[in-house]
Amino acid sequence: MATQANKQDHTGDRAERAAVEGDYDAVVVGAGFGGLYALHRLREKGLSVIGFEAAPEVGGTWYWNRYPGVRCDVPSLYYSYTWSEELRREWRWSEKYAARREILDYAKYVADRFRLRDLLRFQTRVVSASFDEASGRWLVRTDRGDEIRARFCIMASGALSVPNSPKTPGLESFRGPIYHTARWPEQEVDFSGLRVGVVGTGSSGVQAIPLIAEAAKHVVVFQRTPNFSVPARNRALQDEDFKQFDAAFPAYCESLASPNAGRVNSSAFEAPIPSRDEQWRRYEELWQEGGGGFLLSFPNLLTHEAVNDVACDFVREKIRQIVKNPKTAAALSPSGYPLGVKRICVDTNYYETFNRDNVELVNLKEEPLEALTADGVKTSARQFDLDALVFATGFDAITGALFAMDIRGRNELRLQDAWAEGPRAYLGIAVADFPNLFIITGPGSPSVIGNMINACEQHVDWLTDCIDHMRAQDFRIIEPDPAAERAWMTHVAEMAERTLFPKADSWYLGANIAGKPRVFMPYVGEGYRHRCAQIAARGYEGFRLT
Ligand code: NA7
Repeated sequence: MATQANKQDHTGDRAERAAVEGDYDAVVVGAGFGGLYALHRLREKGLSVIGFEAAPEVGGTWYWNRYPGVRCDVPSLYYSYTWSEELRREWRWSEKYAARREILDYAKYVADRFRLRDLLRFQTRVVSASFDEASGRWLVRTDRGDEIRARFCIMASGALSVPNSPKTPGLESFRGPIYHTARWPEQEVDFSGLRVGVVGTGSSGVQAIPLIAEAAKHVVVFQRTPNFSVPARNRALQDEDFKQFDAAFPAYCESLASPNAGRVNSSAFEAPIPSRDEQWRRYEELWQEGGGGFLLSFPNLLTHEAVNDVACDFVREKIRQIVKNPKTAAALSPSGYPLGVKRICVDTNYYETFNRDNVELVNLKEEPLEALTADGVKTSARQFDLDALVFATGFDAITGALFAMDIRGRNELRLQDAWAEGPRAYLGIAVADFPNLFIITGPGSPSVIGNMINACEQHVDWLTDCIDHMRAQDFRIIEPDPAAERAWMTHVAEMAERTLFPKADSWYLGANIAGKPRVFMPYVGEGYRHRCAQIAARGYEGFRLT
């Protein structure tokens, strides 16, 4: 983006260090929740392992996303690792939905508690990873001159780590600072007395706008597509919450591995269509309870339009009740796509914020954003004079971080070329022609559809068990059979087609990035973990082991 606020990478000064060279059993790219656990498990299994992280700290997306109001939309007791009983006993979340600061502290605590920092090289970006046929090893290079070889390459580079920064005409001409929610400065940004424009109304915008509005003199929200948002009703956690969670924890862990666990399970296709009254009552209860549990209302909410339409009506009715100006309420009301198929937003005072005198909503569907000027934003109808701009425009999701590296498999095949028609990965974890490469929460796995931290754990457990198996059986190379990979991706697509998910232009489909192939990336079906376990138990069915 154009200005000083975004020109820096916010990685701070880089201390000098000697370049790393040498051979390792495994390299881990990224120190978010996937990377941290991978480092821990691989070392525990006796592998020599090294990790690289672009940021100066652990935490992944929670390091970079520092915008006002940033917090997780999954309850913190569940947005936690399940693999360490000690960690679970030692760490106490303060709120139902933890703020970014506390999640980052959790990641730091994990890194210190399990001595993971020694394995990591911070402020170091992996620029390339290529598979050497002769040695059967990966050669990994970084922007600090490191050059290491490793038998296994684990990409824990994250699903939401590369910001989507629209190339708006006139970007360079705007005189004020421009911020992106996913690359927010470390020092607090003071908006007091300023006229601030916010572009984007996904989860990040919905969380940030109420707080920016409290601070700024005037806020103009530039909305292209309204999103469905439900109140978080965040609150401090009490002893009783921990007691209840502890009691439910074993059943929760068991449920994750059950054959019908998944965003959409077979009951969705068998369940009766609930009456409108029944639905309305249930949505009201869930609205009062708060949070994304709204999506768990009825098993067929995400598969049957007749059910989903009522949920959409319910939220639109709430918007009309909250937002006093009918024109603003109408503009904020989503239509034309089902609820829950773009990630539902979980907010605090979002719709209420539009009753403030200093907040103005601009409907870009009526007056498209044409350009930035020196003084602000120009739409097809008006000029808005602004002192600062915030882009809450999301991410190049799931494939963005992988494509930011030059990853080459057999015969120098580039991952971008292998995925030119859209990403493909067997179980969303391994790619044909890219031997011994594992992607944590890659395309074709449930990843962003569920609880990311649990999804990361499951992939790490699966791949470390796989590596263990290979070592025990003296296998050196594992890669998916292309036919098994194709069959899996066909299944991923078929499952999505049976749901309402493809009916919205979402980042799940790559629709937010110009030119990105329109492929539904997450796996929304049931029994994913169960299936992964079965495949392992059958000697890694669908993989070639040599
Ligand atoms: P999202 O959910 O991708 O939202 C991005 C928003 O920015 C969305 O409203 C977009 O409108 C809007 N956008 C994107 N590009 C433009 C341009 N060029 N002009 C105007 N508006 C634009 O990203 P978030 O960061 O909010 O959330 C991502 C995930 O992080 C979230 O789902 C949680 O899992 C955590 P559009 O809908 O494309 O019309």
